[in-house]
Amino acid sequence: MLASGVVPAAVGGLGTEGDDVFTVKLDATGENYEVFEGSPAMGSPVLTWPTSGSGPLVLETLGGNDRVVVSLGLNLPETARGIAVHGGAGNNELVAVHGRPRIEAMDAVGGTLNASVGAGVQMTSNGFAAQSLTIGSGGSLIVAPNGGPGGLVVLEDLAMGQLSTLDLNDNDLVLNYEGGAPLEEMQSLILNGFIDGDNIAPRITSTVGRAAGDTYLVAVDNAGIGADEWLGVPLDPSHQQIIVKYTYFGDVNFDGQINAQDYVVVDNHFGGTAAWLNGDGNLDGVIDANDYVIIDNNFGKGVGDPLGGVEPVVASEGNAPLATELAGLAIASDEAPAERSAPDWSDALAVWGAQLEAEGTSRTGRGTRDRALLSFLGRG
Ligand SMILES: [Ca+2]
Ligand SMILES: [Ca+2]
Ligand SMILES: [Ca+2]
Repeated sequence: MLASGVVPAAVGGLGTEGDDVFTVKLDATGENYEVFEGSPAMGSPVLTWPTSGSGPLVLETLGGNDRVVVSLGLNLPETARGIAVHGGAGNNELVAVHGRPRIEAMDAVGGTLNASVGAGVQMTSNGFAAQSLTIGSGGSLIVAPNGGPGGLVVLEDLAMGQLSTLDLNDNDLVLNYEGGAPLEEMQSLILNGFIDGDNIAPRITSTVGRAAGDTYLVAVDNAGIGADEWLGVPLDPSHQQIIVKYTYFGDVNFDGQINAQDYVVVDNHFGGTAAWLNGDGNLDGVIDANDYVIIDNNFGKGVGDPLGGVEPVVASEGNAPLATELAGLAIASDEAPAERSAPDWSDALAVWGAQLEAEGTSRTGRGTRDRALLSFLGRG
């Protein structure tokens, strides 16, 4: 235990303006974080910091290309404070290699940050911005629920190993891309979130959504929305982003609520090309009456309190103005929900399950070509 008189009032200035490497470990009792220079850790800790108490252990590594390695044992107390890493300028790395670290903040103002969650490591975080996130085989990154705007994950590259998990809970994600939009890959990762059992595919999931049953994560290409910001974070005006939003099934205009506007989108694309923004609000690959049913079932949810708390962003492209809108409402209200074929949530899951099974061969093929990672790195 650190004597109370030795605990500094604030942690900072650990780093230099040059390139620094630190390793964060736990002591044998789990009562203290220990920060060492180097990786592997060298000598005695340069900082010892109790795991109990409020506020994170803050590591500011300042300028230079810095690397922080987090290698915790499994004895981190449930109530332990987390770790905040501020990489500053330069090309910075945060690498979690062991244990179940809680990262309360990670950023690199004026620099870049590449984050890596090692094989089998379970990291929790409160959202972050990084150039890249790599999750090794069997590793997971859980973004804590109720993150609000601060829970938004912003990335340029995402690489996930076999059986790895990114659990966004009720938080959104923005993936900036160059070249072709990796929308299908992202949707595929999200559908993988419904896999249980021994399938080795990496997955993006929402534990909160799976529990709620009427919400999940939906990926769209910002080229189809044209949002200039997301949850207060400015987006590149090229609109080359995949946006993953936690929203209601049936929220096909992507505004976090289910109202008449969502019917209009289905009307305008009925029988057409299946895409969320075209009205495929149950993600079964067709735009048909079942999409009305999903909207019926969730109608009114989020109205006045939309998920994400943002103003409506879109009427999907191709939506005609008021006349069509009114016509759409008439169509939508022609038929009482009870008279429609009424697949429920479990039907949608069954359809996805069949899709996943059908895709199993190609997935395996991809796995053979690239055993280690399904990666968006190097696209474009
Ligand atoms: Ca730095
Ligand atoms: Ca909506
Ligand atoms: Ca559909």
